[in-house]
Amino acid sequence: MTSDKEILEENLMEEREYHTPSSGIFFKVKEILYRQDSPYQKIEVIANEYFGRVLLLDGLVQTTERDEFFYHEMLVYPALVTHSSPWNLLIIGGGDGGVLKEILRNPVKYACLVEIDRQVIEVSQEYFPWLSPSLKDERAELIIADGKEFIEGTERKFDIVIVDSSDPVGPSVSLQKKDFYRKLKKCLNPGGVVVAQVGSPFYHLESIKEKSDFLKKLFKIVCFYVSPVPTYPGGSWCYVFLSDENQPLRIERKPPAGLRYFNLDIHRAAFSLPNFLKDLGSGF
Ligand code: AG3
Repeated sequence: MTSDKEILEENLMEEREYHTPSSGIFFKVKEILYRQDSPYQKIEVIANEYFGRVLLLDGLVQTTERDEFFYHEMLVYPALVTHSSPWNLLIIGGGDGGVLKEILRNPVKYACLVEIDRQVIEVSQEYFPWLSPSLKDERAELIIADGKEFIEGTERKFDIVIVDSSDPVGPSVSLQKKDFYRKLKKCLNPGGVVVAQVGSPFYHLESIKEKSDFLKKLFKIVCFYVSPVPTYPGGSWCYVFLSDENQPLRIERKPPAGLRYFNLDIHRAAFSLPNFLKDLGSGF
């Protein structure tokens, strides 16, 4: 029979993210590589036998070595392939470097990353060096600032803005509001596109619907799309594509070779929504 002490020790060697009070995902911890509170959140990096390194913020899985490409490619390429001149890009959040790494594989001229938590960048540079060499690329600029304040204070214009926030709790709350998107729109060049992650279509449907309602008042084209992300709640993730001019199914450029998830068939399929999401409207 297993003793209480053994059960306790076993549990201590697990990292869990609860998706509901009674269910979630767990990772056996091979090693705790980093665990510290930053001024904004609890940052953890653990090593897991199957997923490799796992980054968690306030206990929520942000990225893992094994499945990061699903999310990062799907956040970047739908906007990149539908824009005819994606030269200047802005990333809000994304301090782990995954979105920036993907963007800089393309012939963009400039990519600016605005992350509120310097410690996320430093930890990622140390423990996810394959995501963050891009942080040293001369086309990249790093700005440590609150995304919303940056948007409010800048005169700069961008062709594509990508919002790689965490869940709408903690430091990213202000990135979920109508006011933020209204200001974001002012930072777009003509033909500009915004893409944001909006959560799990299964668990966060209400907040996705709320977002859909206010976004439709701000942008002419509001299209939701989905992809799998194995370690995120529900295993499938939802994103929104926003523009006044660019249609998501009008392809302007080919994606680079060597991608692991994204291709143009996936692109077209991602905008086909299952019935329970159809209320969001396809937007085109
Ligand atoms: N940003 C979105 C993570 C959302 C995951 N949510 C959760 N596990 N509850 C990821 C940042 C990666 N660049």
